[in-house]
Amino acid sequence: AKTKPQIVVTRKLPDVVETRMRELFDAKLNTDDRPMTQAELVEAAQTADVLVPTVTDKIDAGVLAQAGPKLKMIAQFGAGVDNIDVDAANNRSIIVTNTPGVLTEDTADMTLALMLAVPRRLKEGARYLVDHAENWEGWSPTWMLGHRIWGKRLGIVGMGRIGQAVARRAKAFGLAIHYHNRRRVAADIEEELEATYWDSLDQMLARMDVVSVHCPHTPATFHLLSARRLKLMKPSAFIVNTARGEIIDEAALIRMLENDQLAGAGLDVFEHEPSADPKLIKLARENKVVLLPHMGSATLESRIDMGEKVIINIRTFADGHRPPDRVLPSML
Ligand code: 8YV
Repeated sequence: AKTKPQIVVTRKLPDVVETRMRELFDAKLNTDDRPMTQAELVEAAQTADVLVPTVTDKIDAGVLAQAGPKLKMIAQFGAGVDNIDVDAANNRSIIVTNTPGVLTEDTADMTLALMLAVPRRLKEGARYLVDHAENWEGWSPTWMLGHRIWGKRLGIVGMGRIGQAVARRAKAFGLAIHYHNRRRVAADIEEELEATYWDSLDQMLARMDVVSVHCPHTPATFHLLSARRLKLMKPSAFIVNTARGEIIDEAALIRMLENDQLAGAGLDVFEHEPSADPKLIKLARENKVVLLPHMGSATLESRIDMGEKVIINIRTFADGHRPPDRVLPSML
Protein backbone atom coordinates (compact mmCIF):
# COMPACT_ATOMS: atom_id res chain seq x y z
CA ALA A 1 0.00 0.00 0.00
CA LYS A 2 1.00 3.57 -0.63
CA THR A 3 2.29 5.35 2.46
CA LYS A 4 -0.08 7.95 3.82
CA PRO A 5 1.07 11.57 3.63
CA GLN A 6 2.29 12.93 6.94
CA ILE A 7 0.33 16.03 7.78
CA VAL A 8 0.63 18.48 10.64
CA VAL A 9 -2.48 20.48 11.49
CA THR A 10 -1.72 23.59 13.52
CA ARG A 11 -5.07 24.13 15.26
CA LYS A 12 -7.94 22.11 16.68
CA LEU A 13 -10.51 21.43 13.94
CA PRO A 14 -14.10 20.12 14.21
CA ASP A 15 -14.19 16.49 15.34
CA VAL A 16 -15.62 15.11 12.09
CA VAL A 17 -12.79 16.72 10.15
CA GLU A 18 -10.14 15.37 12.52
CA THR A 19 -11.64 11.87 12.38
CA ARG A 20 -11.55 11.88 8.59
CA MET A 21 -7.98 13.21 8.58
CA ARG A 22 -6.91 10.42 10.94
CA GLU A 23 -8.42 7.83 8.59
CA LEU A 24 -6.85 9.20 5.46
CA PHE A 25 -3.50 10.56 6.55
CA ASP A 26 -0.70 10.04 9.00
CA ALA A 27 -2.07 13.06 10.83
CA LYS A 28 -0.49 14.95 13.68
CA LEU A 29 -3.43 16.89 15.04
CA ASN A 30 -3.36 19.68 17.55
CA THR A 31 -5.50 19.15 20.60
CA ASP A 32 -3.89 22.13 22.23
CA ASP A 33 -6.02 24.95 20.82
CA ARG A 34 -3.60 27.82 20.77
CA PRO A 35 -1.60 29.25 17.88
CA MET A 36 1.76 27.57 17.29
CA THR A 37 4.91 29.49 18.11
CA GLN A 38 7.35 30.18 15.28
CA ALA A 39 9.63 27.47 16.71
CA GLU A 40 6.77 24.95 16.65
CA LEU A 41 5.93 25.93 13.08
CA VAL A 42 9.54 25.39 12.03
CA GLU A 43 9.52 22.00 13.71
CA ALA A 44 6.29 21.10 11.91
CA ALA A 45 7.74 22.26 8.59
CA GLN A 46 10.76 20.03 9.18
CA THR A 47 8.80 16.85 9.80
CA ALA A 48 5.66 17.06 7.64
CA ASP A 49 4.89 16.32 4.00
CA VAL A 50 1.93 18.65 4.27
CA LEU A 51 1.35 21.54 6.63
CA VAL A 52 -2.24 22.61 7.39
CA PRO A 53 -2.07 26.13 8.85
CA THR A 54 -4.68 28.77 9.56
CA VAL A 55 -4.76 32.53 9.60
CA THR A 56 -2.98 32.53 12.99
CA ASP A 57 0.19 30.86 11.66
CA LYS A 58 2.84 33.03 10.09
CA ILE A 59 4.47 30.88 7.41
CA ASP A 60 7.06 33.44 6.34
CA ALA A 61 10.27 33.13 4.35
CA GLY A 62 12.16 32.39 7.59
CA VAL A 63 10.01 29.36 8.40
CA LEU A 64 10.14 28.18 4.78
CA ALA A 65 13.93 28.52 4.64
CA GLN A 66 14.13 26.00 7.50
CA ALA A 67 11.54 23.61 6.03
CA GLY A 68 12.56 20.02 5.60
CA PRO A 69 13.02 18.40 2.16
CA LYS A 70 9.78 16.46 2.66
CA LEU A 71 7.54 19.49 2.84
CA LYS A 72 5.74 19.68 -0.49
CA MET A 73 2.44 21.33 0.33
CA ILE A 74 0.84 23.97 2.51
CA ALA A 75 -2.90 23.33 2.57
CA GLN A 76 -4.29 26.43 4.28
CA PHE A 77 -7.48 25.99 6.28
CA GLY A 78 -9.00 29.29 5.15
CA ALA A 79 -9.60 31.41 2.07
CA GLY A 80 -7.09 34.18 2.75
CA VAL A 81 -3.44 33.18 2.44
CA ASP A 82 -1.82 36.41 3.60
CA ASN A 83 -0.24 34.54 6.51
CA ILE A 84 1.82 32.55 3.98
CA ASP A 85 4.71 33.83 1.88
CA VAL A 86 3.37 32.26 -1.32
CA ASP A 87 6.35 33.51 -3.37
CA ALA A 88 8.87 31.93 -1.03
CA ALA A 89 6.87 28.67 -1.03
CA ASN A 90 6.69 28.67 -4.81
CA ASN A 91 10.45 29.24 -5.08
CA ARG A 92 10.98 26.13 -2.98
CA SER A 93 8.46 24.16 -5.09
CA ILE A 94 6.06 23.92 -2.17
CA ILE A 95 2.52 24.25 -3.44
CA VAL A 96 -0.08 26.31 -1.58
CA THR A 97 -3.83 25.67 -1.56
CA ASN A 98 -6.74 27.39 0.20
CA THR A 99 -10.45 26.76 0.83
CA PRO A 100 -12.44 29.22 -1.28
CA GLY A 101 -16.15 28.99 -2.00
CA VAL A 102 -17.37 27.16 1.09
CA LEU A 103 -17.29 30.18 3.42
CA THR A 104 -18.63 32.71 0.93
CA GLU A 105 -22.26 32.78 2.04
CA ASP A 106 -21.55 32.78 5.78
CA THR A 107 -19.09 35.64 5.42
CA ALA A 108 -21.58 37.56 3.29
CA ASP A 109 -24.28 37.01 5.93
CA MET A 110 -22.04 38.43 8.64
CA THR A 111 -21.21 41.38 6.41
CA LEU A 112 -24.90 42.20 6.06
CA ALA A 113 -25.34 41.77 9.81
CA LEU A 114 -22.65 44.43 10.38
CA MET A 115 -24.04 46.62 7.62
CA LEU A 116 -27.37 46.69 9.47
CA ALA A 117 -26.03 46.61 13.02
CA VAL A 118 -24.15 49.89 12.85
CA PRO A 119 -26.67 52.27 11.25
CA ARG A 120 -29.67 50.59 12.95
CA ARG A 121 -27.98 50.66 16.38
CA LEU A 122 -28.63 46.97 16.93
CA LYS A 123 -25.98 46.39 19.59
CA GLU A 124 -26.89 49.58 21.44
CA GLY A 125 -30.58 48.68 21.56
CA ALA A 126 -29.95 45.10 22.64
CA ARG A 127 -27.56 46.31 25.31
CA TYR A 128 -30.03 48.94 26.53
CA LEU A 129 -32.69 46.40 27.31
CA VAL A 130 -30.29 44.14 29.19
CA ASP A 131 -29.12 47.11 31.27
CA HIS A 132 -32.61 48.63 31.78
CA ALA A 133 -34.85 45.57 32.01
CA GLU A 134 -36.78 47.09 34.91
CA ASN A 135 -36.57 50.76 34.06
CA TRP A 136 -37.01 50.86 30.30
CA GLU A 137 -38.17 54.37 29.51
CA GLY A 138 -40.46 53.12 26.80
CA TRP A 139 -40.93 53.90 23.17
CA SER A 140 -40.71 57.43 21.87
CA PRO A 141 -40.94 58.79 18.33
CA THR A 142 -37.44 60.21 18.45
CA TRP A 143 -35.66 57.56 20.47
CA MET A 144 -32.96 55.16 19.19
CA LEU A 145 -33.15 56.57 15.72
CA GLY A 146 -30.60 55.20 13.32
CA HIS A 147 -30.34 55.53 9.58
CA ARG A 148 -31.97 53.42 6.91
CA ILE A 149 -29.74 51.51 4.54
CA TRP A 150 -32.28 50.73 1.82
CA GLY A 151 -32.17 53.14 -1.06
CA LYS A 152 -28.52 53.93 -0.29
CA ARG A 153 -25.45 53.27 -2.37
CA LEU A 154 -23.17 50.39 -1.45
CA GLY A 155 -19.62 50.44 -2.78
CA ILE A 156 -17.99 47.02 -2.80
CA VAL A 157 -14.20 46.96 -2.88
CA GLY A 158 -13.24 43.59 -4.39
CA MET A 159 -15.94 41.81 -6.38
CA GLY A 160 -14.87 38.18 -6.01
CA ARG A 161 -17.04 35.41 -4.62
CA ILE A 162 -17.71 37.12 -1.29
CA GLY A 163 -18.16 40.57 -2.83
CA GLN A 164 -20.77 39.15 -5.21
CA ALA A 165 -22.57 37.26 -2.42
CA VAL A 166 -22.74 40.52 -0.46
CA ALA A 167 -24.00 42.34 -3.55
CA ARG A 168 -26.84 39.81 -4.04
CA ARG A 169 -27.96 40.23 -0.44
CA ALA A 170 -27.58 44.00 -0.41
CA LYS A 171 -29.58 44.29 -3.63
CA ALA A 172 -32.42 42.38 -1.96
CA PHE A 173 -32.16 44.86 0.92
CA GLY A 174 -32.74 47.69 -1.55
CA LEU A 175 -29.22 49.09 -1.84
CA ALA A 176 -27.84 50.19 -5.19
CA ILE A 177 -24.73 48.15 -5.98
CA HIS A 178 -21.48 49.80 -7.03
CA TYR A 179 -18.10 48.11 -7.15
CA HIS A 180 -14.43 48.53 -7.77
CA ASN A 181 -12.34 45.56 -8.80
CA ARG A 182 -9.14 44.90 -10.71
CA ARG A 183 -11.28 43.64 -13.57
CA ARG A 184 -14.90 44.15 -14.46
CA VAL A 185 -17.01 41.10 -13.66
CA ALA A 186 -18.87 39.25 -16.44
CA ALA A 187 -21.68 41.24 -18.06
CA ASP A 188 -24.40 38.79 -16.98
CA ILE A 189 -23.35 39.13 -13.33
CA GLU A 190 -23.28 42.92 -13.59
CA GLU A 191 -26.73 42.78 -15.10
CA GLU A 192 -28.15 40.42 -12.47
CA LEU A 193 -26.84 42.65 -9.69
CA GLU A 194 -27.61 45.88 -11.55
CA ALA A 195 -24.09 46.75 -10.49
CA THR A 196 -22.18 49.84 -11.56
CA TYR A 197 -18.46 49.38 -12.14
CA TRP A 198 -16.04 52.08 -11.07
CA ASP A 199 -12.61 51.97 -12.60
CA SER A 200 -11.54 54.66 -10.13
CA LEU A 201 -11.72 53.63 -6.48
CA ASP A 202 -11.30 57.29 -5.47
CA GLN A 203 -14.34 58.38 -7.46
CA MET A 204 -16.46 55.53 -6.15
CA LEU A 205 -15.55 56.16 -2.50
CA ALA A 206 -16.59 59.80 -2.76
CA ARG A 207 -20.13 58.85 -3.74
CA MET A 208 -20.97 55.88 -1.49
CA ASP A 209 -23.15 55.71 1.64
CA VAL A 210 -21.77 52.33 2.69
CA VAL A 211 -18.39 50.85 1.71
CA SER A 212 -17.64 47.16 2.23
CA VAL A 213 -14.23 45.57 1.76
CA HIS A 214 -13.90 42.13 0.12
CA CYS A 215 -10.52 41.95 -1.58
CA PRO A 216 -7.65 39.76 -0.40
CA HIS A 217 -4.83 41.30 1.61
CA THR A 218 -1.74 41.41 -0.60
CA PRO A 219 1.16 43.87 -0.88
CA ALA A 220 -0.96 45.69 -3.48
CA THR A 221 -3.99 46.06 -1.20
CA PHE A 222 -2.18 46.91 2.05
CA HIS A 223 -3.77 50.19 3.20
CA LEU A 224 -5.73 50.36 -0.04
CA LEU A 225 -8.16 52.43 2.01
CA SER A 226 -5.46 54.91 2.98
CA ALA A 227 -5.89 58.08 5.02
CA ARG A 228 -6.16 60.02 1.77
CA ARG A 229 -8.85 57.73 0.34
CA LEU A 230 -10.85 57.58 3.59
CA LYS A 231 -11.00 61.37 3.50
CA LEU A 232 -12.74 61.16 0.12
CA MET A 233 -15.71 59.43 1.74
CA LYS A 234 -18.84 61.28 2.85
CA PRO A 235 -18.94 62.07 6.59
CA SER A 236 -22.34 60.30 6.64
CA ALA A 237 -20.88 57.07 5.23
CA PHE A 238 -20.44 53.74 7.01
CA ILE A 239 -17.61 51.31 6.41
CA VAL A 240 -17.67 47.53 6.84
CA ASN A 241 -14.68 45.18 6.82
CA THR A 242 -14.94 41.40 6.97
CA ALA A 243 -11.83 40.87 4.79
CA ARG A 244 -8.53 41.76 6.44
CA GLY A 245 -7.68 44.61 8.79
CA GLU A 246 -4.53 45.52 6.88
CA ILE A 247 -6.56 46.69 3.86
CA ILE A 248 -7.70 49.77 5.79
CA ASP A 249 -5.29 52.22 7.44
CA GLU A 250 -6.76 51.53 10.87
CA ALA A 251 -5.12 54.48 12.63
CA ALA A 252 -6.54 56.82 9.99
CA LEU A 253 -9.97 55.22 10.25
CA ILE A 254 -9.94 55.66 14.03
CA ARG A 255 -9.02 59.34 13.74
CA MET A 256 -11.83 59.93 11.27
CA LEU A 257 -14.39 58.16 13.45
CA GLU A 258 -13.23 60.11 16.50
CA ASN A 259 -13.61 63.37 14.58
CA ASP A 260 -17.01 62.47 13.09
CA GLN A 261 -15.58 62.48 9.58
CA LEU A 262 -17.22 59.08 9.10
CA ALA A 263 -20.58 57.96 10.55
CA GLY A 264 -19.51 54.52 11.76
CA ALA A 265 -17.84 51.21 11.06
CA GLY A 266 -18.55 47.52 11.41
CA LEU A 267 -15.30 45.61 11.73
CA ASP A 268 -14.74 41.87 11.95
CA VAL A 269 -11.00 42.10 11.28
CA PHE A 270 -8.18 44.26 12.61
CA GLU A 271 -4.77 45.40 11.57
CA HIS A 272 -3.00 43.80 14.54
CA GLU A 273 -4.95 40.66 15.36
CA PRO A 274 -5.45 39.19 17.88
CA SER A 275 -5.56 42.56 19.59
CA ALA A 276 -7.97 45.37 18.86
CA ASP A 277 -6.84 48.96 19.30
CA PRO A 278 -8.07 50.39 22.65
CA LYS A 279 -9.27 53.45 20.72
CA LEU A 280 -11.57 51.18 18.73
CA ILE A 281 -12.89 49.63 21.93
CA LYS A 282 -13.62 53.13 23.20
CA LEU A 283 -15.46 53.92 19.95
CA ALA A 284 -17.43 50.69 20.41
CA ARG A 285 -18.46 51.80 23.91
CA GLU A 286 -19.62 55.07 22.35
CA ASN A 287 -21.57 53.00 19.78
CA LYS A 288 -19.79 54.47 16.79
CA VAL A 289 -18.52 51.08 15.76
CA VAL A 290 -19.54 47.45 16.09
CA LEU A 291 -16.59 45.12 16.51
CA LEU A 292 -16.53 41.36 16.09
CA PRO A 293 -13.57 39.07 16.82
CA HIS A 294 -12.97 37.65 13.28
CA MET A 295 -16.19 35.64 13.11
CA GLY A 296 -17.09 36.05 9.44
CA SER A 297 -16.91 32.37 8.58
CA ALA A 298 -17.45 31.08 12.09
CA THR A 299 -20.22 28.55 11.59
CA LEU A 300 -19.82 24.85 12.28
CA GLU A 301 -20.99 24.15 8.73
CA SER A 302 -18.35 26.39 7.14
CA ARG A 303 -15.58 24.97 9.29
CA ILE A 304 -16.53 21.39 8.35
CA ASP A 305 -16.70 22.30 4.66
CA MET A 306 -13.33 24.05 4.93
CA GLY A 307 -11.86 20.90 6.44
CA GLU A 308 -13.37 18.82 3.65
CA LYS A 309 -11.75 21.14 1.09
CA VAL A 310 -8.37 20.82 2.80
CA ILE A 311 -8.73 17.03 2.64
CA ILE A 312 -9.65 17.05 -1.05
CA ASN A 313 -6.69 19.28 -1.85
CA ILE A 314 -4.27 17.00 0.00
CA ARG A 315 -5.67 13.79 -1.48
CA THR A 316 -5.62 15.13 -5.02
CA PHE A 317 -2.03 16.25 -4.61
CA ALA A 318 -0.99 12.97 -2.96
CA ASP A 319 -2.51 11.13 -5.94
CA GLY A 320 -0.23 13.09 -8.25
CA HIS A 321 -2.81 15.51 -9.62
CA ARG A 322 -3.21 19.25 -9.50
CA PRO A 323 -5.25 20.16 -6.39
CA PRO A 324 -8.42 22.12 -7.16
CA ASP A 325 -7.61 25.14 -5.00
CA ARG A 326 -4.00 25.84 -5.83
CA VAL A 327 -2.89 29.41 -5.11
CA LEU A 328 -0.19 30.76 -7.42
CA PRO A 329 1.84 33.90 -6.78
CA SER A 330 0.43 35.32 -10.01
CA MET A 331 -3.09 35.13 -8.56
CA LEU A 332 -2.25 37.48 -5.71
C1 8YV B 1 -11.02 32.05 9.02
C2 8YV B 1 -10.78 33.73 7.10
O1 8YV B 1 -11.48 32.51 10.24
O2 8YV B 1 -10.77 32.09 5.43
C3 8YV B 1 -10.35 33.16 5.79
O3 8YV B 1 -9.58 33.82 5.09
O4 8YV B 1 -10.48 34.80 7.42
C4 8YV B 1 -11.65 32.90 7.99
O5 8YV B 1 -12.47 32.08 7.25
C5 8YV B 1 -9.55 31.88 9.07
O6 8YV B 1 -8.85 32.78 8.33
C6 8YV B 1 -9.13 30.51 8.71
O7 8YV B 1 -7.75 30.37 8.63
